[in-house]
Amino acid sequence: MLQRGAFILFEGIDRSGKTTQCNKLVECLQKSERKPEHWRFPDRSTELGKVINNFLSSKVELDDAAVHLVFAANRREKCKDMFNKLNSGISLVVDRYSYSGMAYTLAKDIPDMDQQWCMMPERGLPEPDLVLYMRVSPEVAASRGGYGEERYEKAEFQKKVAANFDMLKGKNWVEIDAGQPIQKIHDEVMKAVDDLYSSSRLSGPVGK
Ligand code: T5A
Ligand code: NA
Repeated sequence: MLQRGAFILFEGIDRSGKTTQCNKLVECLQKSERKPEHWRFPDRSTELGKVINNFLSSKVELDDAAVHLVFAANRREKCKDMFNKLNSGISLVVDRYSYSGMAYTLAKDIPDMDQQWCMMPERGLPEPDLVLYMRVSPEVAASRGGYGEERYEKAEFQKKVAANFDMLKGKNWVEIDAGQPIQKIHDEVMKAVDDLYSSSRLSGPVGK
């Protein structure tokens, strides 16, 4: 029987090195026979993604609740495609997802937009089989290339985001010290991914 694809998610604060590690993992999985695809959220290529891109680069202002829902809708519009790919045996290596949606909105401390409110539009989306949480201090992240160009890249805000990720941490999470050299992190990522592929977790249906 064909094993379904794995949904492998990278989460972390801005500049924690998610994209770097996604690329290395995808390259590695291509060499085995895992048929990986690299996905990212926000997916800036769709119509909703363009709205998000303009918001993140401060070209437009949007209401906080509205923008939370647009980020969630940007996942929703890809959801059928994600289920189809996973069920056809393709593994998805995903750069940010619902946890980012919640961690960033909650960091704004808006009355009435509590965890339950933030979670609602995420219901029914495919659930990751493995969450690789890239833990790095906001200070180290801020010293990395390109920091400060987008809306949320401010130290005080990133500290709150990091605390929210800690609060949201759940089953299937593996924490990685993302302050280490890139290759060392990749080795730890590969160990967690190999564990996933050799476990029985992928013999059941995609979670939601
Ligand atoms: N957001 C997102 C929401 O508010 N709600 C949501 O629902 C979602 C999904 C954009 C923003 O949107 C928010 C969160 C974000 O603020 P994005 O498009 O993922 O999200 O942001 P990007 O700017 O593309 O990515 P990040 O800033 O998060 O960076 P990465 O991918 O974590 O880091 P990476 O790999 O690009 O590396 C950054 C730099 O550090 C170096 C790299 O070479 C690069 O220069 N680097 C390292 N340096 C030293 N040691 C290491 N181990 C290193 N690893 C990488
Ligand atoms: Na960023």
